[in-house]
Amino acid sequence: MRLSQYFLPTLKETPSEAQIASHRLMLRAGMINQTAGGIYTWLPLGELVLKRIDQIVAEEQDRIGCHRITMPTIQPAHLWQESGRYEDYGKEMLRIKDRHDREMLYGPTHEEVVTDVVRQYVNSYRQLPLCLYQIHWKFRDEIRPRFGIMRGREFYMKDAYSFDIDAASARTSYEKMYNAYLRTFARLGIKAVPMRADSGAIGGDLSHEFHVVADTGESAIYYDKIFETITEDDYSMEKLAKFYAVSDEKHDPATCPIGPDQLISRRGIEVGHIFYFGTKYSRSMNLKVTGADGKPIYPEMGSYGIGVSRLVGAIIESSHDEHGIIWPEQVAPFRIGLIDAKNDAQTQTVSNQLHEKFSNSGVSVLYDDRSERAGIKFSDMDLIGLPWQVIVGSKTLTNGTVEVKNRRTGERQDLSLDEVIAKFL
Ligand code: P5A
Repeated sequence: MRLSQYFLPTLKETPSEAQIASHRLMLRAGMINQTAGGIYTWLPLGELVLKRIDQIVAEEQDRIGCHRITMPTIQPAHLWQESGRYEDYGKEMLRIKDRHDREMLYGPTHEEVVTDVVRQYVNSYRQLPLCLYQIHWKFRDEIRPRFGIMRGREFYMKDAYSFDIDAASARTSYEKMYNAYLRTFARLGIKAVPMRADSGAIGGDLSHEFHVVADTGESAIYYDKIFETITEDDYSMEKLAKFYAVSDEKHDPATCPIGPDQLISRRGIEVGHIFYFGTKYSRSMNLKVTGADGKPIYPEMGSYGIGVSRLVGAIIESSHDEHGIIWPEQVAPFRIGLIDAKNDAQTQTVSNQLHEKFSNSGVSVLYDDRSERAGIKFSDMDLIGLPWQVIVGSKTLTNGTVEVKNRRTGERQDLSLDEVIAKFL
């Protein structure tokens, strides 16, 4: 992609309304634009990152046998009247009326819709277990939207729903999802600590939140020191769930089972939340299947959320420096930032060649071909945080090499054209 033809409206000034690094950097890097309070337009660079995260999250859901669907953002109120949540949900629910004066709402979550779908098709224990998920926009009229997309009113969520024949099988589904979350976050290049949680408005009796540790996190989190030493090989619910880790109100120093020198207290960003709530919705909405013995059963359900748009912010909070964002390779909008630092005929020819070679070989590259000063190109490239920079400049003219810079470590390497192509192909 040629930057001269791209839509990358970077900002030089730090926007005054942005209080945390991720919000500032997303605005400055031209990733998002605020349309209204807590409501954003995702610009091309932001959109690329959102879709990369979407894909990784989806792959890990598919891997555990969940099936992707897309439910409507607008829902009829009667489904929520059936489940009994229509009144309870309060002002966070955006309520609207259609032209026939029918009560509708913009979905803050989809337990009711998915239960309504499943009850129309599933009527035998043989069709279970079943797990359906979507990655889609939600609306919650948050009283205090803040930190950009971190706490938005409209936001992008992965929400999965499991249906099982009994409690034991439902727990297995829950555990599979818990482990899929650990894998997902590891693939995204972040460490998220699973914590025991209350199930709040969703209801139920087993729940975990997944928090990325960050000073700017909205929740206070408390966890056993042991989490800092656990390696990815040991990542499973079986290993982790027995250690102390809770957020906010769940922590009580008086009853905390571990000593103060073993306890770590930090701030966390909640990037995922999973719930096992049994038959709450299947019962209220009359989803019944026939069991092996011919008797009717209300399936046991769970729901599992990941804040996909929030993750963009959380990844930036845990991976940036004073110059800008540092994308983990897996979610980077482009892998390479190619910079023509001289804008003369020869560097242009070499840059064009590299751009073509990378593009034709499926290596994603953003080529800064603008007629700007080198300094501006370098600082813009650092700001948008692509993992690698390939700089075509005076060294290219004198000894035919290009400079390759690793954005994370700052390490620089001089490579011949053949070497740089081999490195990234
Ligand atoms: C689980 C899936 C639920 O809604 N129903 C379907 C359950 N859980 S939750 O905890 O309320 O939300 C899941 C995740 O969504 C993110 N999130 C938000 N992200 C940005 N802005 C918001 N206002 C917002 N609210 C929730 C969080 O990551 C949360 O863990």
